[in-house]
Amino acid sequence: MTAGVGGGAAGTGAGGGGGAAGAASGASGAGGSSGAGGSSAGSAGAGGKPALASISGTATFTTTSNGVDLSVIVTGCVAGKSYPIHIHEGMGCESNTAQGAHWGPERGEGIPDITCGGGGVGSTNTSRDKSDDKLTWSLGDMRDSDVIGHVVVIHDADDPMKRIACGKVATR
Ligand SMILES: [Cu+2]
Repeated sequence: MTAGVGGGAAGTGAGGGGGAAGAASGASGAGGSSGAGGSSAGSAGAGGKPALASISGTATFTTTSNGVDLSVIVTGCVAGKSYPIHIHEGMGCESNTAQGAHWGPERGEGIPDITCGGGGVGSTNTSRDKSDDKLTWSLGDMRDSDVIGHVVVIHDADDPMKRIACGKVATR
Protein backbone atom coordinates (compact mmCIF):
# COMPACT_ATOMS: atom_id res chain seq x y z
CA MET A 1 0.00 0.00 0.00
CA THR A 2 1.24 3.47 -0.63
CA ALA A 3 0.54 6.96 0.54
CA GLY A 4 1.62 10.17 -1.08
CA VAL A 5 2.70 13.08 1.02
CA GLY A 6 2.30 16.70 0.18
CA GLY A 7 1.05 19.85 1.75
CA GLY A 8 -2.58 20.74 1.66
CA ALA A 9 -5.67 18.66 1.41
CA ALA A 10 -5.66 14.99 0.88
CA GLY A 11 -6.65 13.17 -2.20
CA THR A 12 -7.41 9.52 -2.18
CA GLY A 13 -6.46 6.63 -4.26
CA ALA A 14 -9.19 4.24 -5.11
CA GLY A 15 -9.51 0.60 -5.75
CA GLY A 16 -8.82 -2.54 -3.90
CA GLY A 17 -6.98 -5.64 -4.64
CA GLY A 18 -4.37 -7.68 -2.97
CA GLY A 19 -0.78 -7.02 -3.63
CA ALA A 20 -1.24 -3.99 -5.79
CA ALA A 21 0.91 -1.04 -4.96
CA GLY A 22 0.87 2.50 -6.03
CA ALA A 23 0.66 6.09 -5.07
CA ALA A 24 -1.55 8.85 -6.27
CA SER A 25 -0.96 12.51 -5.82
CA GLY A 26 -3.59 15.13 -5.41
CA ALA A 27 -3.22 18.64 -6.67
CA SER A 28 -2.78 19.76 -3.12
CA GLY A 29 -2.61 16.73 -1.04
CA ALA A 30 -2.06 13.13 -0.76
CA GLY A 31 -3.40 10.20 -2.47
CA GLY A 32 -2.49 6.71 -1.92
CA SER A 33 -3.23 3.18 -2.50
CA SER A 34 -2.94 0.01 -0.67
CA GLY A 35 -2.84 -3.56 -1.57
CA ALA A 36 -4.47 -6.02 0.71
CA GLY A 37 -2.31 -7.74 3.23
CA GLY A 38 -2.66 -11.39 3.56
CA SER A 39 -0.66 -14.09 1.99
CA SER A 40 0.58 -11.91 -0.80
CA ALA A 41 2.55 -8.78 -0.19
CA GLY A 42 0.63 -5.57 -0.35
CA SER A 43 1.80 -2.04 -0.34
CA ALA A 44 0.27 1.30 0.45
CA GLY A 45 1.35 4.84 0.07
CA ALA A 46 0.64 8.51 0.08
CA GLY A 47 1.68 11.31 -2.24
CA GLY A 48 0.91 14.93 -2.84
CA LYS A 49 2.09 18.46 -3.15
CA PRO A 50 3.18 20.93 -0.51
CA ALA A 51 1.47 24.05 0.67
CA LEU A 52 4.45 25.80 2.22
CA ALA A 53 7.49 24.12 0.78
CA SER A 54 8.13 22.53 -2.55
CA ILE A 55 8.47 19.12 -1.01
CA SER A 56 6.43 16.22 -2.26
CA GLY A 57 6.86 12.52 -2.35
CA THR A 58 5.62 9.05 -1.80
CA ALA A 59 5.46 6.83 1.24
CA THR A 60 5.06 3.17 0.45
CA PHE A 61 4.00 0.57 2.98
CA THR A 62 4.66 -3.02 2.04
CA THR A 63 3.56 -6.15 3.83
CA THR A 64 6.37 -8.63 4.33
CA SER A 65 6.67 -11.95 6.09
CA ASN A 66 8.00 -10.13 9.17
CA GLY A 67 5.60 -7.20 9.29
CA VAL A 68 5.45 -4.00 7.29
CA ASP A 69 8.20 -2.06 5.55
CA LEU A 70 7.98 1.68 4.93
CA SER A 71 9.93 3.44 2.20
CA VAL A 72 9.69 7.19 1.71
CA ILE A 73 11.11 9.19 -1.16
CA VAL A 74 10.66 12.95 -1.49
CA THR A 75 11.78 15.63 -3.87
CA GLY A 76 12.07 19.35 -3.36
CA CYS A 77 13.83 19.17 -0.01
CA VAL A 78 16.94 21.14 0.93
CA ALA A 79 20.16 19.16 0.63
CA GLY A 80 21.78 18.44 3.97
CA LYS A 81 18.61 18.96 5.99
CA SER A 82 16.74 16.36 8.04
CA TYR A 83 12.96 16.30 8.05
CA PRO A 84 10.96 14.64 10.82
CA ILE A 85 8.22 12.33 9.60
CA HIS A 86 5.43 10.63 11.54
CA ILE A 87 2.12 8.94 11.06
CA HIS A 88 -0.57 11.12 12.58
CA GLU A 89 -3.85 9.76 13.85
CA GLY A 90 -6.09 12.02 11.82
CA MET A 91 -8.18 11.05 8.85
CA GLY A 92 -7.40 14.02 6.61
CA CYS A 93 -4.79 16.60 5.65
CA GLU A 94 -6.98 19.69 5.51
CA SER A 95 -5.65 21.21 8.72
CA ASN A 96 -3.51 20.41 11.74
CA THR A 97 -6.72 19.49 13.51
CA ALA A 98 -7.68 17.08 10.77
CA GLN A 99 -4.21 15.56 10.85
CA GLY A 100 -4.33 15.13 14.59
CA ALA A 101 -1.53 14.12 16.91
CA HIS A 102 0.97 11.36 16.55
CA TRP A 103 -0.79 8.05 16.09
CA GLY A 104 -0.61 6.05 19.29
CA PRO A 105 1.52 8.13 19.79
CA GLU A 106 4.30 5.56 19.79
CA ARG A 107 2.95 3.75 16.77
CA GLY A 108 3.32 6.83 14.61
CA GLU A 109 6.75 7.77 15.84
CA GLY A 110 10.21 6.31 15.53
CA ILE A 111 10.53 6.71 11.79
CA PRO A 112 14.04 7.98 11.01
CA ASP A 113 14.15 11.55 9.73
CA ILE A 114 14.16 12.03 5.99
CA THR A 115 17.70 12.95 5.04
CA CYS A 116 17.92 15.19 2.02
CA GLY A 117 20.72 14.67 -0.40
CA GLY A 118 21.99 16.31 -3.52
CA GLY A 119 19.43 17.37 -6.05
CA GLY A 120 16.85 17.87 -3.33
CA VAL A 121 15.98 14.21 -3.17
CA GLY A 122 15.49 12.66 0.24
CA SER A 123 14.53 9.32 1.64
CA THR A 124 13.99 7.22 4.73
CA ASN A 125 13.13 3.63 5.42
CA THR A 126 12.00 1.58 8.37
CA SER A 127 10.33 -1.69 9.24
CA ARG A 128 7.85 -2.73 11.89
CA ASP A 129 7.94 -6.27 13.16
CA LYS A 130 4.55 -7.92 13.46
CA SER A 131 5.48 -9.39 16.85
CA ASP A 132 5.51 -5.96 18.48
CA ASP A 133 1.85 -5.31 19.27
CA LYS A 134 2.47 -1.77 20.46
CA LEU A 135 4.39 -0.57 17.42
CA THR A 136 3.48 -2.83 14.57
CA TRP A 137 1.64 -1.68 11.48
CA SER A 138 -0.79 -3.57 9.28
CA LEU A 139 -2.57 -2.78 6.04
CA GLY A 140 -6.29 -2.89 5.62
CA ASP A 141 -7.16 -5.33 8.37
CA MET A 142 -9.17 -2.84 10.45
CA ARG A 143 -7.12 -3.62 13.53
CA ASP A 144 -5.66 -0.96 15.83
CA SER A 145 -2.44 -1.29 13.85
CA ASP A 146 -4.08 -0.55 10.49
CA VAL A 147 -2.35 2.44 8.84
CA ILE A 148 -5.05 2.86 6.20
CA GLY A 149 -6.92 6.10 6.74
CA HIS A 150 -4.23 7.72 8.84
CA VAL A 151 -1.93 10.41 7.47
CA VAL A 152 1.79 10.66 6.89
CA VAL A 153 3.09 14.09 7.92
CA ILE A 154 6.47 15.65 7.15
CA HIS A 155 7.71 18.47 9.38
CA ASP A 156 9.96 21.37 8.47
CA ALA A 157 13.67 20.71 8.95
CA ASP A 158 14.35 24.05 10.63
CA ASP A 159 11.02 24.50 12.41
CA PRO A 160 9.83 21.02 13.46
CA MET A 161 6.54 22.33 14.78
CA LYS A 162 5.62 23.35 11.26
CA ARG A 163 3.98 20.70 9.09
CA ILE A 164 4.98 21.04 5.46
CA ALA A 165 3.53 17.98 3.80
CA CYS A 166 0.77 15.48 4.41
CA GLY A 167 -0.61 12.45 2.68
CA LYS A 168 -3.43 10.13 3.55
CA VAL A 169 -2.68 6.45 3.39
CA ALA A 170 -5.32 4.90 1.21
CA THR A 171 -6.19 1.59 -0.30
CA ARG A 172 -5.88 1.09 -3.98
CU1 LIG B 1 4.35 14.69 13.12
